Amino acid sequence: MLMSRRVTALIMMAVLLGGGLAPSAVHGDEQNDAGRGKLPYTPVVTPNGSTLPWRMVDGVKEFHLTVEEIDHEFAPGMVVKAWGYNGQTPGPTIEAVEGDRVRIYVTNNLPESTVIHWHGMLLPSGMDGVQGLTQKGIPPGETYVYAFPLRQHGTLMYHSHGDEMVQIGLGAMGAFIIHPRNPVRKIDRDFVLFLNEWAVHPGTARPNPNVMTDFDLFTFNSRVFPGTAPLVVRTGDRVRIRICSVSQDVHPIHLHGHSFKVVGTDGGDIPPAAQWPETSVLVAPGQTRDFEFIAAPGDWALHCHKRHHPMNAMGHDIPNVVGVSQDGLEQRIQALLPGYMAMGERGMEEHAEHGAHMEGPRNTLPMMGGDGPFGKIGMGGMFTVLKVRDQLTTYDEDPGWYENPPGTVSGRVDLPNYWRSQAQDVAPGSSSGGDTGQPDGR
Ligand SMILES: [Cu+2]
Repeated sequence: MLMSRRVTALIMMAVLLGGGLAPSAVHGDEQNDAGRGKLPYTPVVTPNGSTLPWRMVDGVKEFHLTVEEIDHEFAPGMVVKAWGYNGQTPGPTIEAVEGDRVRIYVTNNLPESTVIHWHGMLLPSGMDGVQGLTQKGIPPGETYVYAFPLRQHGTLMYHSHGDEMVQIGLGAMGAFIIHPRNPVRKIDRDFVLFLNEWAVHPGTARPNPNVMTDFDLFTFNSRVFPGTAPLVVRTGDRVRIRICSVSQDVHPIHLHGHSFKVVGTDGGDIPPAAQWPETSVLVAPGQTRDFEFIAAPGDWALHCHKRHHPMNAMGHDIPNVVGVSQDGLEQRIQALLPGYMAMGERGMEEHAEHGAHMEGPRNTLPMMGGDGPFGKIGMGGMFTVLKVRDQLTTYDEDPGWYENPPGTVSGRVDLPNYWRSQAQDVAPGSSSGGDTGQPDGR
């Protein structure tokens, strides 16, 4: 039976509220316990996203996904037409437990046919969701059902496998987390970040899925910094971060201030003897990587380490003027183009400042920005902050900026005498006077 979008929304709302509204299309005898503390696992947090509600029907965990065109915000000030599930990209995270039987209804509200592929899932071939190969495409306006038992645990994905270039390129993707039936260790905070990249050239509102290399926006959960939510944890928490990718590029995801271990892939757990310490994990298209660490206090950058990826829409075609004197050029161009500002002679840092007061093209974002406690952070794209605090009353609020213990922030200092001298005959560790080399905190 085809459920209208409104009925779907009502069901979702009823499930979320735990209320008694049970439309005749669905006979729920048990409802989603997410958020009530009854779950046999630590729920995964999807920053800037959500978890898909479910209901138990005759011992089967039932979900409903509707794929449709949505208005999607990358960060305040930039909204595009994307294709997502249940109003979001990435679609809501599906969570279940190894051994569960699941039934997933998929309603297609796109203007073309679609299917959902359950990436990494061990399942019957006919449930694998490859259009034309394992099933017919779901025509616009129709609902298909997928049903299979969950025979594994780990970080898997779901995404379109029909007209992939367009549908994934416009955002049709989501995480599918299967918790182990018998967990070997307790996780205090568990996050999922979905990687993708988008070609939304300045002034346009529809990502161009035909682009192969010239992407403008690189996203964590389809958001760019400063639109990415921080990851909030307590000092000493065992934290797991799951990275999923359907991106076009590989992304070395880097965490500051910690040594972590990659503990799992979409193929399953990595045995402890095969894990090694890392600070960056390379995630290729069609891969998931889980890493874990014990949280140390501070504000720690978490970002892709490719230089253009923690950055927003750029003028890829602008000439390189670093080190080129633009004296007089600005005035001459202003005669033709009022308001023109020469930039880039001393690097691009000033761009972050100009973004705040200069009007750029419509519906795009400054290349970098974001206010930090010490000034502009100067990042965009695949960048967020892991906020680790000794004291937290809730995980659900941004605790603000880290208060550094006295004497632990780099700052201005008078260069010690022994470095002022050109002579290099001073032994390491020796001092030629009263200079301490400690910052004065100014
Ligand atoms: Cu990257």
